[in-house]
Amino acid sequence: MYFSKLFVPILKNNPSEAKIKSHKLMLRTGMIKQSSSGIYSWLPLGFKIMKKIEKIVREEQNRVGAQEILMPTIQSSEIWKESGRYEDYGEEMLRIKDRQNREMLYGPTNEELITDIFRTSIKSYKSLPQLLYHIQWKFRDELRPRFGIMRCREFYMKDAYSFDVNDDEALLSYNKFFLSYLRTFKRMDLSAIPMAADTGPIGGNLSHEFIILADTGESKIYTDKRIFDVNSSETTIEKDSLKSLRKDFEKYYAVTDEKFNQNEFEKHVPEEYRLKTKGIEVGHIFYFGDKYSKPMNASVDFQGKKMFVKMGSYGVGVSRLVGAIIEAKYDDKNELMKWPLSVSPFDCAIIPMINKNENSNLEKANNIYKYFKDKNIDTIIDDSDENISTKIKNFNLIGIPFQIVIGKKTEGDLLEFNEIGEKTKKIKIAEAAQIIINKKK
Ligand code: 5CA
Repeated sequence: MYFSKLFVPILKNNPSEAKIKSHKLMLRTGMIKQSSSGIYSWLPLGFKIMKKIEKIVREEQNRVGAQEILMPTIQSSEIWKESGRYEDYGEEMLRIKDRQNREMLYGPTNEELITDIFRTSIKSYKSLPQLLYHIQWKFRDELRPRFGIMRCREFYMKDAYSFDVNDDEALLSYNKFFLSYLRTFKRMDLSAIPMAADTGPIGGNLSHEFIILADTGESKIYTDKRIFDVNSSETTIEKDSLKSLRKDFEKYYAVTDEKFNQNEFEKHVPEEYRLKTKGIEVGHIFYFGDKYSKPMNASVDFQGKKMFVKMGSYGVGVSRLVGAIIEAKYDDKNELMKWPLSVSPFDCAIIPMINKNENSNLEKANNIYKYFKDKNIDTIIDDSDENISTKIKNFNLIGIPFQIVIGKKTEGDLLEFNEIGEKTKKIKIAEAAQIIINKKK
């Protein structure tokens, strides 16, 4: 693909309305465009990144046995009246009337809708557990939308829901999502820490927020630094393995603002390990038992007895993650971004110096492109007439992790190969391809 054909409206300077680095970079490199307060269009570069994030989220949901469905964005108020949340949810809920004057709403979350689907479909405990998820737009009429897509009104969320016959089984489902979240964020090269959290309007009494550290984050956190060293790579989906994973994390004090208690913090965390800082919430999981199943009458038959199912819900901010990864990876001072390869919009940029009268560099670029394509390396060629340093600056900003520059310094079959943040190498095409392939694994 040629850069000149890609719809990337790059700005020369940082937009003045943006306060944090992710918002600045996303506007500057044309990933998103605001259409009204807290509502954005996703342009090709940003959309491609979000779709890659979505794919990882999906694969890790499937891996713990969750099944994908798709629920609508518009819901009827009836089910929300049944659960009692229609009034409670307040002004964050966008309420709409249809032409028959029926009260509808744009879903801020889906506990009621999924409970309604469940209760009309599943009758026996033998069908449990059920783990269902969808990836769908949500709308919350936030009082103060800010920081671009980090806290916006319309956003893309993965929300999953679990249904079990008793507390013990329900906690097993909770732990499966706990593991799946650690795996998901790790694949994006993020260190997201599970922190005991408040349950807010979703409800229940067990909840973890998955937080990545960032000065610009909106969540205040208080933690024992040793939690960063907990290793989950050996954990399997078996009950005992999952239990011990939770234990390994919960050994350490790690809470969000609402759960913070100074005395507890001092009692449980030796001074040298205490950390008070800020972070971005990229996921949030809840266990709330029969909070919805009871008022909405969602039950199964268990040995002749009617049991209200025990439920949990599990959210990932798919669109927020695009910004969160930038906050974690962007070097604001040097204007250098490096996307993790797993979500990068392209693997490699080929940057040829273009002369008007002579196009041998572009030809070389085309040949590399073809070679890489055969090896499944997603490449973009910058065929624009800009000078080479402007081109390199643009790609440093966009954050494609690898660059091949074809210019004066290119000698014979040796390519000038850069990995952002590393020293330039002069290597042959096969070696360059191998480096990228190895990093993609
Ligand atoms: N029903 C539950 C779990 S599915 C739920 O809605 N949880 S939530 O409110 O915590 O949202 C889940 C995730 O969506 C959050 O962790 C966050 O990453 C993302 N999110 C929430 N509000 C916004 C917002 N206004 N803008 C962008 N992302 C958001």
